[in-house]
Amino acid sequence: HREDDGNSVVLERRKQKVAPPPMYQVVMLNDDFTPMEFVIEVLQEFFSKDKEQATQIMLKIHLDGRGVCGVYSRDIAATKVEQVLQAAQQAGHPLQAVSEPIE
Ligand code: NFA
Repeated sequence: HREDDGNSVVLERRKQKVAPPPMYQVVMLNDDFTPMEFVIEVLQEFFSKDKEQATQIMLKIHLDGRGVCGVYSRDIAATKVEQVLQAAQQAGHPLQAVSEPIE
C-alpha cells in the first residue's frame, strides 16, 4: 500500500506476467542393439549437442539405462520424440525415447 508515484504501473505489470509453460524432458532409453554412433548422431541432429556433449549423454544412457537429452515445452518435446523414433525406425534400430514432465 505505498503511494502511487507512477513507477507502480510498471511494477504491477510485471506481476501480471503469465505463468511459464510446464516443461518436459526428453528421455532416451538404452537398448542392446542401437549403435553408439547412431545415438551420438541423433543427439547432434535433433538435440543440438556437439560431438563431446552427445558422447557424454550417450554413455550416460548406456551405463544408467536412461538419460535426459533436453528440456522443452510439451509440443516441442513431443516432436523431438517423434523425430528420434522415426530416425530409429528408418535405420532399423530399436532406440526408444519418451517425454515426461520435469519434477
Ligand atoms: N547400448 C548400446 C550399445 O552398446 C548403445 C546405446 C546407447 C543404445 C544409448 C541406446 C542408447 N551398442
